Amino acid sequence: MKIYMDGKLVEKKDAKVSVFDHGLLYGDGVFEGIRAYNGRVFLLDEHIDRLYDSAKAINLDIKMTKKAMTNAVVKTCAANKIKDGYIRLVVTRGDGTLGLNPYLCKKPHVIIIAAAIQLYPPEVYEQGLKIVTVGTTRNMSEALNPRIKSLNYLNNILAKIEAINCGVMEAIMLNGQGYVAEATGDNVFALKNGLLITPPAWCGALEGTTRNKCMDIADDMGLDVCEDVMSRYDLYVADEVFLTGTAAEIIAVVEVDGRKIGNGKPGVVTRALEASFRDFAQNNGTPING
Ligand code: PXG
Repeated sequence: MKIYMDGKLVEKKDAKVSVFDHGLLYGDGVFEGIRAYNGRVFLLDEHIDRLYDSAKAINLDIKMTKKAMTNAVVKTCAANKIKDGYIRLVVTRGDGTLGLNPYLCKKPHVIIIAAAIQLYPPEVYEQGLKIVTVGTTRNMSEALNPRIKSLNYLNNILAKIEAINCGVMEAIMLNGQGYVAEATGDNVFALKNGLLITPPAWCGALEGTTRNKCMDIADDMGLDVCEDVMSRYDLYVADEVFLTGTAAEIIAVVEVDGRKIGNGKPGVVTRALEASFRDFAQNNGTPING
């Protein structure tokens, strides 16, 4: 496996970072998780834009143009003969001192890994997910804005631990006001009386690339779609609930906090969206070879 590190493709065994990298010491950096389908990188411009916005928000100058970053992602996929896979793009603050001062880090490190994807098992897509809401609230926007896809995922990991300790695979995180924000690595949607709702970013959600594409697809299908504040009640009484994310794509939720959603089976609208999304993903993206 070839890993892109600061402009070069190196063997996996040589792809190493310093123990003084502020990404390791403080979670000081940003990242993206991207998919490749059928020889194309999916929603690459959207991921690159979000990466640069995240970097800007933490005052990190990537010192590489978006065009060069786009080419680096494609080149890494080509070097690893990826047709379908998962790409992890990481930008750390770089090597610094043991102190916090990020300005002592001379140069950010840019790392791109293109590998196979680990998916939920097929039966989870067939049956749908059971999830819980957890006590770990989503980071307060004024403390660490959830719109920043930073390397500091402890907030999400603490929520994931609560979910796994409850015997389920995913958690819904609420914001400080008790409103629904998102899942630990996915956005959340609820369908009620034909209206598809997802929380706005200001409620504590990352503006997911899959979320945005799903809203476009739903709109094209003639569904009414909107961003709105949601409480746990809105999830419990929804006709359908699903999660969206780069890794999960669109996955049905059939139970929230022990409340069966709809008839307890993945809903018809969720199924239709899943199929349209997969079709779109198979046929769109930035070509890896030429
Ligand atoms: N919310 C959060 C907190 C995320 O980390 C999403 C929503 C969905 O965004 P996209 O653009 O992917 O539709 C994410 C995505 C993984 C993994 O390997 C995924 C994410 C982060 C870390 C790991 O499953 N993020």
